[in-house]
Amino acid sequence: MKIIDTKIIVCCPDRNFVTLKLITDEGVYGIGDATLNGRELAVAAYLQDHIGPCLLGRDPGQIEDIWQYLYRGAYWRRGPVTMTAIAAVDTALWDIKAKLAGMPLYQLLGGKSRNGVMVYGHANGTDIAHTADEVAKYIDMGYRAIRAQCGIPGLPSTYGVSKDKLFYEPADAGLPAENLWSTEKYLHHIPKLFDHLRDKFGFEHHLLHDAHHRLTPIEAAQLGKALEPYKLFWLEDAVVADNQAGFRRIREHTTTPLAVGEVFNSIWDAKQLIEEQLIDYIRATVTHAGGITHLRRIADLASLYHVRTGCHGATDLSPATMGAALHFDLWVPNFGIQEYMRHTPLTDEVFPHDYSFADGYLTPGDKPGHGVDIDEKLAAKHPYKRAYLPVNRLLDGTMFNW
Ligand code: GCO
Ligand code: MG
Repeated sequence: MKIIDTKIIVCCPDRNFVTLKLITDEGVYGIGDATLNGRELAVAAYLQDHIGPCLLGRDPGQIEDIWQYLYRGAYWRRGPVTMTAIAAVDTALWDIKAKLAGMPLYQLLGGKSRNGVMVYGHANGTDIAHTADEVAKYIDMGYRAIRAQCGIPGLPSTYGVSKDKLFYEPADAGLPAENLWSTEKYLHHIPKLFDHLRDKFGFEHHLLHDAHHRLTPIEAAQLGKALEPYKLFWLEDAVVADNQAGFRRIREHTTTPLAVGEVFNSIWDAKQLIEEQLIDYIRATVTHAGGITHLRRIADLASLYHVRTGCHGATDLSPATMGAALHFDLWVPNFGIQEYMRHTPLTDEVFPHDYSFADGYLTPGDKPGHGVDIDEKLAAKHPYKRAYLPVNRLLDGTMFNW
């Protein structure tokens, strides 16, 4: 069996997605997500111009060899563009292998370790009362775990607070929007949010929070400590993790569980964090961390150090990533939680899939492969539109982390 065609499909069914379709001479094909939010076309070109020609004629069964060929063979290792492109190829190859085996992907990985995948949704509000209303809606929908974000008094806009509630989309058309940030105001306000939520809803549901890389280690330590009474499931991306040792400082001061890694693209980004047990959850997911093949390696390392998985699952991860991640989640022994931001009905239509939500759990279907396809005709009606994530500045104009 041979790979005879590599199609790169760029579309915008309410947001941009890059999808790879690998086609074999026997007609079986595989689908992989290659979306890198705000930098989509760089991955599309990497696949089209540099990877595609090297795949033609190869045996799609050699998943490991192809992964090593693309990673080691390029000489230039790691990086989000490269690893997202490799991930798309890897996901499509696992899809093909599972289709050929006539099995849902989780069976090839080692079978089910659980009945369903606990997911968390996003409750965002302009103020505390509004966020509480949104939390109530997620509880009504059956969620067991909810991430809560809230507008900060004195700041015109805040990360995680959306215009559209159920379909929160941070990327905007045009050039990057500019937001303003004050760490002092944020640190003062967030404990009040969780105090209110626990007071109103009790402790039955898991609550999570994302600081989106905006604190220093000592500030994160202060926040983690202040949030201890509210028993968060996790505090996410408290600090930029370029310097992994920075997390030691947070750990010295707080027992609030820590999650990080949605921007990581390889095991090397997380090695020290995992080996020193500086985190509790690793957020890497299929598409930005080198596919099923590499994510499995990260999870296996994490399992030695009591670190559990918490795959990124925002709207910029296409249903093809969500589908593949759910098979991975159903198998992975050290599973923690899966993020689930719902896609719009149009996105769901462009990517027909068989996963389903009930009682706070997502479950992949039993179709052979990862269960997600692309409707190319419908995709063609929604061409790429330039869109960026916002940027963030301090009140005095200094460029800051988004
Ligand atoms: C999350 C994230 C997202 C990202 C987005 C960037 O925890 O879901 O922080 O909101 O910002 O996926 O592409
Ligand atoms: Mg995040």
